[in-house]
Amino acid sequence: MTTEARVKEATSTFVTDDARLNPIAEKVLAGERLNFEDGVALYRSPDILAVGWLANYVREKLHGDVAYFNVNRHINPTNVCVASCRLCAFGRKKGTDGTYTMALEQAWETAASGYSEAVTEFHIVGGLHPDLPLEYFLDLVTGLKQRFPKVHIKAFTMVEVAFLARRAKLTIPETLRRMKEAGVDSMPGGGAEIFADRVRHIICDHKIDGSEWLDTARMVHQAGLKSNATMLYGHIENDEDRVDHLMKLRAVQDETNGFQTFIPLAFHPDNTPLSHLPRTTGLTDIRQIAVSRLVLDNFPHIKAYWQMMSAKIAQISLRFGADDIDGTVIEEKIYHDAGATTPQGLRRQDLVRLITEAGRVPVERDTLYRSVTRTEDTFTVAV
Ligand code: V47
Repeated sequence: MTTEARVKEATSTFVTDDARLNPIAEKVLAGERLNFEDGVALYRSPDILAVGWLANYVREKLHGDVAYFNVNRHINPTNVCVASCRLCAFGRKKGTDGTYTMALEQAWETAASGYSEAVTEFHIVGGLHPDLPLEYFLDLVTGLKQRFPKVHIKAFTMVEVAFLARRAKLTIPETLRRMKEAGVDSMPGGGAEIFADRVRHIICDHKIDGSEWLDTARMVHQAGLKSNATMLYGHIENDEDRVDHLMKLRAVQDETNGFQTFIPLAFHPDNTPLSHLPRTTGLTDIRQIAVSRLVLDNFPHIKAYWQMMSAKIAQISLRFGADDIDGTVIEEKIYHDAGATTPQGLRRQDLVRLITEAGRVPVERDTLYRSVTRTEDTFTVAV
């Protein structure tokens, strides 16, 4: 079918009882960019099915029926953190109960456990430790590369990069150069939270501010590394803050094209200073996926992170704009400290089943979205 015919057919199929969605639908179907007001209208529309239909249209235009997953392992080297973010149940002050810091050998052993499914990615993030120097993290990565040369290392959020650079009295580009040299292959999307100062002051006052996060991401991309981006929603932010966050990411992506995947993260309040807040509902989670897909027209991928939103909601999200559900994870800590009731990992076959039942075609990917072919205990990546 030609593009013109497809747009015509889609236009005749789109129905909504929310008149505000009609001009937005026209733009989406014509491939035009949505503006701030459109974003707010999508958040406020009661017609979630129409919003989802539009997001699914864009998702299928980009990815057809394919849904991605990977076989990955999380490693959180320390939970000691100088920041006291109200959003967080994971970080702990040095010297308080429940802190841990892995010796390098211990971190490498952790990486090896659960390796039987031939992990293709290590996802490494942790607290802002006041005493661990940059060299600890460089040695950690170098040691992992020596032991697991085929495994992609997605490590350190923009917040950690900025913190480690400041501690080492190095510029961010120089810090990134050393990280790359040690074996960091790309960077995860954490720490973005919500960029709006008013909200950031309350939920994570001690972190770099929104513009520093965005500047660091720019430098990461200029250093030739891909990264992801996240947004923490479902706490004290409003619809305008969410749209503002998405538009700021979209503007950086226009400049660098370095973001691969956007991951909206639902706030889990348990064991945090914000524990009085309610959890997000399934509808909010699904809408967040859909609006992200529609506003972030220059992001290739939208991830429904099953650990955060539950496997059930992640599965439905594959029809509301998401094309990725993340991976096996193996040993998630950040959400589980905040009361997540999902398992700490899933098997490869569980992910395949979730995707297949959603009527999508599961494709195992590596971190850079190259397809992975697997034999019993090893894998090859299509290049
Ligand atoms: O930066 C912390 C969030 C993030 C809580 O890049 C919380 O592929 C909810 O960034 N409730 C870490 N969220 C996780 C993350 C991530 C996860 C999966 C994939 C990728 C990727 C990145 O988790 C933190 C923060 O935004 N977080 N505490 C909490 N109580």
